[in-house]
Amino acid sequence: MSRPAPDVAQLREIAVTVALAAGELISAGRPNQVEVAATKSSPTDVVTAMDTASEQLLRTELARLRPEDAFLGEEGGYEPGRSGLTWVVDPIDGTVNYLYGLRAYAVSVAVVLDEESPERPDPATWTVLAGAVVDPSQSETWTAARGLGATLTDSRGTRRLTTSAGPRLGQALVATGFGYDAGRRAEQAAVVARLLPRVRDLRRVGTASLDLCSVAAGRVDAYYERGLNPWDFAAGLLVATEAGAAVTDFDGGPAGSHGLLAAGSDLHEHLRKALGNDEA
Ligand code: LIP
Repeated sequence: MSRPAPDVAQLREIAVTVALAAGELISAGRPNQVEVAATKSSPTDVVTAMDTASEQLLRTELARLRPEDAFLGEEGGYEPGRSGLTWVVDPIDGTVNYLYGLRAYAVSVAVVLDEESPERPDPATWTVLAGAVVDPSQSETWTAARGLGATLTDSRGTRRLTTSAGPRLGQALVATGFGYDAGRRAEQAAVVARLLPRVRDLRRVGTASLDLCSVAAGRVDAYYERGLNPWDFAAGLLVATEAGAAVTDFDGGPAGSHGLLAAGSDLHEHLRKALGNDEA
């Protein structure tokens, strides 16, 4: 028996509600001196007590509001469900910024459907249905629902987001990011050395979800990064695509940990070629 179509507007409201609650927790609850509670993939890949507390709040609230759904969180991993839907959350995206007291960090909450690998939602086969990215230090809330567009809510109200096709490569302001592994950073530095002379400038904000939302709002013309985890980009990817940006890997396929490039349609093609070494 086929499942009823998910109500993406209702899922978006749930994403916003729980992300705002976690945003309030991590901003109001940020200690003056944030301690490193543990490290993960490398000595610079850190977890704080607030990452864990934020994820626990999200897990509890989503289990209460959507008891049939599965959950995939950066800190606590996967919890199965029965509905076929999975919430993919990053309790604090930009943890290093949060640790240092820099203002670019966010809570990212998305819900995905992956009929091909329901047990382990895969960006290559998943459909992001709805999402929210909450930036507590800027009091900004970014939302999107599949087919219903993307919005930004701040102190001035709520506005719909639409991206342009983008400037030519030489005029493009491009955001990017670097991994926690030194070897990967060396590779990424080589790409930056090749790309920097060919664009307006680069920006390194440190928070993939906010970088993707910045593409949606035209605060940067493009964003690319290799090595992201699904929870870093799930919600931001839908905000960018619902605003009209193209978001793929460096070969034009589904975006994923192997590569993510977001930009207006024209710029996307030029940047993809540059990143894809097509002209090397
Ligand atoms: C971060 C990403 C960022 C990337 C960092 C890290 P985290 O996620 O948002 O784009 O450059 O290496 O992966 O670890 O703060 O959730």
